[in-house]
Amino acid sequence: MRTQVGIVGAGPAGLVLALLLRELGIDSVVLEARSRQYVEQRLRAGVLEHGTVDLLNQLGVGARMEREGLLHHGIELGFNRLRHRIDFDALTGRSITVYGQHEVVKDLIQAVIDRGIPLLFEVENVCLHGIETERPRISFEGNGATQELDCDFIAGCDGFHGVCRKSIPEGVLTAYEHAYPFGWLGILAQAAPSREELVYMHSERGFALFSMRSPSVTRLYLQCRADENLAEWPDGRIWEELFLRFECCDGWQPSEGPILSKSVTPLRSFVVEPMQFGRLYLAGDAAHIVPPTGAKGLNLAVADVSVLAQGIAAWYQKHDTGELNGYSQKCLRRVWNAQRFSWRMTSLLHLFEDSPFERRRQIAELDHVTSSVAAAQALAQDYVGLPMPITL
Ligand code: FAS
Ligand code: PHB
Repeated sequence: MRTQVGIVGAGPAGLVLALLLRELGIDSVVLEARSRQYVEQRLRAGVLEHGTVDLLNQLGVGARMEREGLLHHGIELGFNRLRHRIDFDALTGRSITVYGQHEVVKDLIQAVIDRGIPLLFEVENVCLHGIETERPRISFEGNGATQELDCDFIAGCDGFHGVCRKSIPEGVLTAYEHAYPFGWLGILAQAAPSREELVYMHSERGFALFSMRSPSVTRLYLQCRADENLAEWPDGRIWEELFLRFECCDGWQPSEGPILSKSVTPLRSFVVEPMQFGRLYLAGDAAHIVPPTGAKGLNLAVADVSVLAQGIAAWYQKHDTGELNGYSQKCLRRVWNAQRFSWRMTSLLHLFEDSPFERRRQIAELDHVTSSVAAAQALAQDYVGLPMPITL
């Protein structure tokens, strides 16, 4: 097989890249290890920045998102049993859209297939070859046969556990890592959301997040140990803990309902530099991980491939290598800004067991950010995000 860009991974990064390249007249092939059903059911992120929403609409894949996504004009920060609204419209003139990542992936996969971009599911033993040459290629097993994909570029969009980052020789990459001393226990509940907007709750028992997926499905998270054993959390204990953490003077509580899914995710920050080597370019979780407190992961992946698509287009159209040579530098500025904000939100809201000082400092910062317009505006601007670095 031959194509211009070989894309490993059919998550948000790989799928948006394939569609962007098609818009720019560039062919690609997407190789995905899992089945279509698996990737379309995998619960992940929930918040789309306005830049991501705009880009999905420009790509013509936003129709269902516009119908079913929930437009939010603010969030609430809760502490000392009181919630305070951060008004995105007043502070930034922007909003966010709550629309599950698995729904985004469904819409993207359908568009990739409808536009005739080859998308191969359940491929195995993906290996990269010649990434330092001008003739890189990908070998893999699909439909029981070993196949080769010759290409000009390889996009490593295969997430944190993928093979692409690991294909870069020892000594090339520098990894920056920070493991937080806690994780999130997340549930999806068949229960109508009892508030209009997200609630990020600081409490003496630990952090809790109230989110949603639809008018009948609530998404909730609570801070837990990084190695929490889900078996120790029957439904009743989860709800009891959530109610205790969200307790506020006005008596509001999330609505309870059957739990449809539950999972534990450890929180960490991770970045590799550079995000490229030879004709291999890393994008999304293959290059960086942010704690989900800032709702940045998916949006960062889309931003990376917006930069990559433009760089590849400049190479084909003008034989300009400048943009591709500057890919890492351009992406990393946004990546580290997202790391800064995600670290800040995580450090602001989570319980650090061994530090009463930290708890008092957090309350002071929460009081500041909910009473100073300038401080609230800075947080709101970080949260709603920057425009995507591409205009179609
Ligand atoms: P992805 O991991 O989404 O996609 C990579 C794809 O590559 C996968 O489909 C995988 O099957 C495939 N792949 C892997 N190895 C391969 C191989 N060898 N060959 C072929 N294909 C291969 N972000 C938020 O903003 N908010 C959240 O609440 C949030 N929650 C999360 C919860 C969990 C459990 C995880 C793991 C992540 C969460 N994230 C969240 C971050 C998440 O949304 C990512 O940022 C987003 O999926 C990044 O997209 P991709 O870079 O495309 O990577
Ligand atoms: C979600 O709805 O899954 C969600 C929302 C906001 C976050 C993280 C996750 O910061």
